[in-house]
Amino acid sequence: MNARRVRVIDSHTGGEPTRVVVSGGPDLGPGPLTERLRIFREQHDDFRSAVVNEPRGSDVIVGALLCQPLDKSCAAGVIFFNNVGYLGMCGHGTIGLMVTLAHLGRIGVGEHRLETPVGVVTARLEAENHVTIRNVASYRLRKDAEVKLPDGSKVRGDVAWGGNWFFLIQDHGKELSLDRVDELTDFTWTIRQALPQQGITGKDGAEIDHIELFAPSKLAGVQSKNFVLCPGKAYDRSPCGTGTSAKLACLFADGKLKPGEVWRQESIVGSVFEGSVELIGDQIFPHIRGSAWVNAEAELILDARDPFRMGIRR
Ligand code: PYC
Repeated sequence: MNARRVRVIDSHTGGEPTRVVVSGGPDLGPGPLTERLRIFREQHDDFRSAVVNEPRGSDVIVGALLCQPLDKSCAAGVIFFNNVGYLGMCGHGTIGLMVTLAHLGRIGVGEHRLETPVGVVTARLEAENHVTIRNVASYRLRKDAEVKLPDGSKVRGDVAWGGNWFFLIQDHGKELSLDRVDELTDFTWTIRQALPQQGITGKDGAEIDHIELFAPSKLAGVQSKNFVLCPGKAYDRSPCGTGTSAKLACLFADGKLKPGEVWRQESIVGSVFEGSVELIGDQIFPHIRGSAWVNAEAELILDARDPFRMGIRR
């Protein structure tokens, strides 16, 4: 059989899946991860689709291509991707990657550095599969931006960076519950499409590709519950590491969160991340704590005769 074989390890972080490509991925050369990401996107995008898209994947899976780090102080390099493209950083994916590296025996309990296309993040592996990541510097770019929706209504939200660009909405009139995900998906997708049409972007015109709704959590000791729409229209089953980072940046900017104070963020499926911020000079670095579980080891078979071996691409 003429087939390419790709070794992957699957995990989930608070219900959100991560598929780490351990071997069999494309050769992206030895350059910086920004350059390797460019080569991945331009020359091997079919591989991205093969790993995460149907028929062997699904819209929900986030892929993580394990790379040799350029910075030798890092335990690994990683490029995250999804059903429609690439992610600068991924919080739940980093927690999943750490637990996967431990499963492979490549790291032990303690602090490790990881290279991503948007910078180095550090992550501490603790007992019982708990991981705390120290994310890239996060900030709010714009407060209370107004978006007009096609039905004539308006919503207001903050634009913030947490490793990806988010539009964060507190007042939306929606009930955040799992049985409402279709309605929440339609609503946030409408907002996502309206943002570029109304010139609302991240820094330097970057597209805002994650929309986040908030409501109070009913769980004891948990401040907030969210619904996060991801770039390819799937919703995040975890509280979203980069989305929680963006939220922490907004809370800090509003004077509602002091450095070191704990903020607990519940996801739409009920999983919880613990977050806090570290202030260095005028920059804030979010810390996000969650746990992940390895749930499959597999070899993907890309059979040359299979017309859908590279996935169904949209
Ligand atoms: O945890 O940062 C995250 C994330 C981004 C998209 C899905 N999960």
